Amino acid sequence: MNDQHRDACSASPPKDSLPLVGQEDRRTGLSVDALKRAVLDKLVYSQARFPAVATRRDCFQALAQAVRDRLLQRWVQTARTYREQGSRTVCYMSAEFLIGPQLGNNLINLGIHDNARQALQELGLDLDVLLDQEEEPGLGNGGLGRLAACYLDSLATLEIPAIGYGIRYEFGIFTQAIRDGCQVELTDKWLRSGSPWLIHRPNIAFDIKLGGHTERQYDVRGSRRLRVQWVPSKLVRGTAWDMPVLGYGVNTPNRLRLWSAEAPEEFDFAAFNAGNYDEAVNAQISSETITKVLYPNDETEAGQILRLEQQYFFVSCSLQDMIRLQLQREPNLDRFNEKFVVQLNDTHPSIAVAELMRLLVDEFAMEWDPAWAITSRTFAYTNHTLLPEALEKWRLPLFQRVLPRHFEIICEINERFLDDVRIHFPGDDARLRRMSLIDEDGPRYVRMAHLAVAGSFAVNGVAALHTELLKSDVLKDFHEMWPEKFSNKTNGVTPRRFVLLANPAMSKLITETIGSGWPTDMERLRELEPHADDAGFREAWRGIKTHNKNNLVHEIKRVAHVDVDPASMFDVQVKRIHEYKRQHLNLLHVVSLYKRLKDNPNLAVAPRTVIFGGKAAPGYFMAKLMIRLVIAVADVIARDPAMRGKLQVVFFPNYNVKNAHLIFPGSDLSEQISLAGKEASGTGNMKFQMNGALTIGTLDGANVEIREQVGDDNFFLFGMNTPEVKELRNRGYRPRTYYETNPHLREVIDLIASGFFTKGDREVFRPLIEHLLDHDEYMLMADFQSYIDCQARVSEAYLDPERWSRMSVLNVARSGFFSSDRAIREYCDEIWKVKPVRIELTELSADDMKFTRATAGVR
Ligand code: 26Q
Repeated sequence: MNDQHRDACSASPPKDSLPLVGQEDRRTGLSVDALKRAVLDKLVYSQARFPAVATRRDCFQALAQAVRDRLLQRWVQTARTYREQGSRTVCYMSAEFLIGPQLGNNLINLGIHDNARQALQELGLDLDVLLDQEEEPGLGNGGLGRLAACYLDSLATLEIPAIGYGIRYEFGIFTQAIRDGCQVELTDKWLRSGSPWLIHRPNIAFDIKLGGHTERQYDVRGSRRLRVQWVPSKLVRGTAWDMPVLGYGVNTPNRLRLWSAEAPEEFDFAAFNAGNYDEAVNAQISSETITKVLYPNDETEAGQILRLEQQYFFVSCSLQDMIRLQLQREPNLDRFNEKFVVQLNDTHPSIAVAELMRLLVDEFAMEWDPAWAITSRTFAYTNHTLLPEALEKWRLPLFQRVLPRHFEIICEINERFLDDVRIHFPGDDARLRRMSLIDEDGPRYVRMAHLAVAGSFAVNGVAALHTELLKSDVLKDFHEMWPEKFSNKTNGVTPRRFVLLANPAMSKLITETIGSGWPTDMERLRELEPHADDAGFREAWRGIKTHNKNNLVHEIKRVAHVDVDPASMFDVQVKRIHEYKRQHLNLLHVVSLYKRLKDNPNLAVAPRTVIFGGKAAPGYFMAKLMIRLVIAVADVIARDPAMRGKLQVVFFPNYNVKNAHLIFPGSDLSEQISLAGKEASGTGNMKFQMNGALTIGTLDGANVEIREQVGDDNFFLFGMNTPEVKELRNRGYRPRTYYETNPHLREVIDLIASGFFTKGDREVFRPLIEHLLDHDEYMLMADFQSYIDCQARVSEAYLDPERWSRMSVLNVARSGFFSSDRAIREYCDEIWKVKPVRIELTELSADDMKFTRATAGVR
């Protein structure tokens, strides 16, 4: 049916149908003409702007709202189908969802990216300009938050009923700016002009208690049952904000439900009536602080009360919401765990174990044992770290002050749990102390990882090596007690965002070569393998890489104000700045190369542009110093004419999801150089691979599996493996020995220490250098030479473009395993036991538009 025909229909709607449904109209149509009408309609009737005066932002808003209508059409049908079928639902609980900009992804997943581009073009607008207007919802720190977002995409694409539960931070991760060579943090005001994707549900609201004390009383009816009353000192109201998350090529938009804190109505009134306006306002302000800001990942002891309040706030809202949904379809909560499974994204939401117990026992008067049976069959826990200092724990006094009732519940869980340990391991008191949910060596703490393991039916790591190290090290005692609980789920990333959307040129070539099914069946990329040997294909492949590098060149010019040479190798390390990730090892290579090029201008190495990007936690001194070192080295090299066309260093400011779309496709070399045994998985490594970058990396996290997939010929491996790291540490690691015995390493370190990069100032980097020589926790000194040698092999390979592009094609062809669809299928089959539910897109009928008494009665 063409659009003219449809318009003709809309003049006289078929009988029994409302005027706004039944035809491809401006709310649902996907054709170029329908989209044009929709954008104009939104511009005038939602933005109150005529095209002649509309700004780019207005046009972005208009397009986004037009797209949103199309999501909502699918959403109401999805909600109805889920309700009718009573499907088992996955609840992915995460303090972070680093979803990134939504418009481009929604266009891709709706299948209207090309139509939208054409519609806008016909209106005299440019899609890329509008896409650029979208503020990034930076509701996460890094890998863990982005993983949650990729998993929502795959859950919807695989048509799995799922809800993401999280926090609507008013300010997401800070915006990073560089001033005088240092990181400065700016507030991220992503909600400044509202988000077109968030739908407020003020009637989905829960009151959350905080602080106070508990009281015991027998049931009023005189039964023997002791009831515990939690008398809080503070109440906060949480309301729901929903974001539709549409799957690719399907009609399933799942729900991302984010909670926002407000002052509870009752409290305002009490103070206001008493004439105490200030107090009422202050109470309101203090309530709202709970969801004000995302905590940066400091990896230091989380002492802040507010962080615990945040975690408890969103967990309690989410569990109460699930209970509400369950009571809509069943008379009681006995089958709660059959209808819901909750995945805990790290320990951040693990207070949920105690909260579900509290809700069942205190609020729904259930006995402990059946309540525990439900709770311990509801939760599954994903661990994301091997750094012992990053395992969350809360000082007892603080915990008790914020959550007095939960402390009692955790003690009760602990007593029963330790009884169980005693049965498994009689007489092993040391083990009891190690496993207790309460750390009693020194100042007392609640150990959240132990609570999560004790309260979950499944525990997983995020890469094969990581899971093995969890079982043999971090959670060894727990694995010995419950080996069947543990499994591995290697992370994955969504190819829709990180290939289709980010790399349209490569996607087009792939589709022309192997057909169109690959974005949901990434193993099909294997069909590219034979083309790696086809010189014509490789040339096209190189042409695309150059095109993508040119896009990145433009962006670098815009944000970092430097010109870089697209013919040089783009050697890229983008990720949070952290000592264990060893950005400074990369810098040692840069300085080594610089020195060698100075000493020998004829050195035959590939010209390189070394690009760094990433945020340092604001309180992490050493990470901030590492950024300063990158910029200091970049400046000196930029000013040295001898380095022109040979070596350049760039710090790309404010690395985020939006600019990641340009960075991955524009990269040649992916730096994955953490000390073996420290990076749980990594996911950037997968995004680079899918975009045809080759990896230089250690045997850490998912690098191990990337290398297995691509083969050792197509991966640049260096450094110690985990047993070697362990052995060296046990032997007694003395970093200074390497400095003393390796003259080149010594030259490199001395050059930095001499103040060469800081206009003679020897103090600036002294802490960093001294730390490397005297402590070097992450063993840069030990891996230095192996890294330098490996970089020489990289350079040699890059100088042979045919060889390099062959390796690049094979890397993409063998990246299918790292699709988040594969990861989510494993979770569904092995942990969640859930099946897809197909959503049929039928036209809304007149019946759909009738109110029932029940729905009309809801306020
Ligand atoms: C903790 C306490 C107080 C404030 C903040 C935090 C906090 C916040 C975020 C601690 C950790 C995080 C994030 C951790 C993270 O991103 N981990 C990464 O998870 C990825 C997905 O599994 C892995 O690929 C990475 O290896 C892992 O580092």
